[in-house]
Amino acid sequence: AAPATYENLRLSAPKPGVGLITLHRPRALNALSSALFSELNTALKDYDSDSTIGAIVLTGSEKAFAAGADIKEMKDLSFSQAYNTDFIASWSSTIPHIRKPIIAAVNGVALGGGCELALMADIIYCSSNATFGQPEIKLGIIPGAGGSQRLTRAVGKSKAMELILTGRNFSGTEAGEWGVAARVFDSAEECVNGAVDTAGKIAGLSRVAVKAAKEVVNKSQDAPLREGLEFERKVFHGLFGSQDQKIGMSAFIDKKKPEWSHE
Ligand code: CO8
Repeated sequence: AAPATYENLRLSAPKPGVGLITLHRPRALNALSSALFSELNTALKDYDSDSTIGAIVLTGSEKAFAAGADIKEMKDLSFSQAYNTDFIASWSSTIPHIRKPIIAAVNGVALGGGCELALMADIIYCSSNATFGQPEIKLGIIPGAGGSQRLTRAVGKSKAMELILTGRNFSGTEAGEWGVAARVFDSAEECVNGAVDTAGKIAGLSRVAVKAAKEVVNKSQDAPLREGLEFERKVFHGLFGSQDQKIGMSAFIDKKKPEWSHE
């Protein structure tokens, strides 16, 4: 169960059906400590099983979405400690199992693990002056939570190589141009509001269809095309067993607004 209060997060419900998680570790620019990540995973799992929530927005502050894994926490880590504890595996293994849509609203820096965290979300919105990057190479390491895989899928190999091998940052504007971000806003406030609006729209749809849609799109990221297409068709067939398919199609024909059962 969720603790009554989180030390490194702020939770709110800005719109019906929307859970907003704000990373809140201002003095370290939301550097991702073990404590922060474990709270984040708990909050996400709670929203995922909360029937009043349909979509989740994850954001940071205007200055920092997240400045990466906590360098102070990692500095003295040895290989055997990292290997034996499977360092960061548990951080990045929860989010891919969250079944409700997660929108990352990225303002300020999203560096290293912060960029990887944004890439774990289903949709990225950002402000034009957001700063993304995988600067790990400058610390003598490499991305460790999906940067080399998810960023490469998002921008293609040549660009990903350039970013990861040099550690150069890229702007929110570039993220929009490259398709890393779905939408780019002029200000942090507009970015968070935009994400909350989209989450609200998603939360107003059939939860069963939304979950299925997320699942099939995600399949495209790691399955060969033929397998992905087959999976999509099976899930599509399966939705004819849902109540919401009958509700949605009847409402269309009756020219009414559907009252989803979410079943
Ligand atoms: N870890 C720990 N503390 C940090 C981090 C960090 N990643 N980033 C910032 N801080 C701290 C600073 O140490 C400083 O603390 P203090 O006041 O005690 O010195 C405070 O936050 C404010 O930072 P700055 O004074 O540096 O603020 P600036 O506005 O001058 O600079 C920057 C902001 C550009 C963001 C700068 O802080 C910076 O370059 N930070 C490091 C960015 C980085 O290299 N990130 C990658 C880390 S490695 C990583 O993420 C590996 C991924 C592993 C997987 C993670 C799982 C999801």
